[in-house]
Amino acid sequence: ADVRVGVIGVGQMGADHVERIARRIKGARVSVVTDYFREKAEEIAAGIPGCRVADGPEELIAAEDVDAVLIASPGAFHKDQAIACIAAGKPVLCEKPLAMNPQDAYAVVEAEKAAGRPLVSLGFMRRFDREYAELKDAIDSGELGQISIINCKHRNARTLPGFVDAMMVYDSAVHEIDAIHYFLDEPIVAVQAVLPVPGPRADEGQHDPMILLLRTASGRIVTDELYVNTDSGYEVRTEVLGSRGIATIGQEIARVTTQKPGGAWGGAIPADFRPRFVDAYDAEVQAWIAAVADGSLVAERSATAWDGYLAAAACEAAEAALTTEGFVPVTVLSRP
Ligand code: ISE
Repeated sequence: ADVRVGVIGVGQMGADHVERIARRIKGARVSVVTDYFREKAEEIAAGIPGCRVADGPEELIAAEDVDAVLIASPGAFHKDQAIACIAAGKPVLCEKPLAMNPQDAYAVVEAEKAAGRPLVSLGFMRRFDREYAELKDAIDSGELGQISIINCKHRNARTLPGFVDAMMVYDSAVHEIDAIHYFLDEPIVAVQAVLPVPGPRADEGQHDPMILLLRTASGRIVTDELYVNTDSGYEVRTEVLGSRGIATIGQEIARVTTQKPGGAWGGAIPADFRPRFVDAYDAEVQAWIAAVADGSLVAERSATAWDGYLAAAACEAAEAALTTEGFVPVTVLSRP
């Protein structure tokens, strides 16, 4: 029988996941949705046969007709909702970030440990992207030689009002932080921030654009250049500088380019992460459903709660680095 998925939060990302599960994912259906804005949940449920609305996350998590939970609420709610899923013994795919501070992320790790089995998959979808997977293979094979520097760029057309510096770190930079952990299999140990004059579309007090320098345990340096209000489109690039080769992903932002009269050449940039990573999201959710169905619960390629904790620990250092000169060390507790 299909895995019956309950989706918490049907805003931009949650609504996208509901569509995906309803139309493209095999072996699953959306049985229940809930949202802080009830009308939004009603509207989404109305488009999905057999889908009903729950009053809130607690009711959804406890529901008899929910086998597994997908959390797509804002990051600040993830910890409590993930812990509630663990307490109910239900597998959960939690959108990133796991939490907005390492203490909360650690609490999820501990709750999962106490439950005695893996229940938490974390939605770092880039791990399921083909370009990222190929780059990881190239790094792991050693063909790039010694890697000293990785350059990352992370650009959004715009963010919602209220996207403060902490969100730039925990919602945006967190992707590069996890990608570095995934690529290199070594932790980020220190973070420095370099802050240019803010751009004209930055909110009051927001440091957009910003550059983070991440130092890894073996002494590699990663630059993460973030500009979340470019007013153009979605673009994420990674360039790995090796002694025997330089590997770059994310250069082809437009899949189709056109030449036009007057000598113009160009293409359309995706407006946001949904079209850019659609295949990665599909693969991530399909792998999660397969893992739920076969009892392994967390797919092999998926980020875990522990990955979420490590990312949050690096984010905490990055946030502190915004108001500190030089590198701020990352503090990591031992794994329970
Ligand atoms: C958003 O939350 C995401 O996860 C996107 O991937 C990222 O590009 C964006 O900056 C975040 O706000």
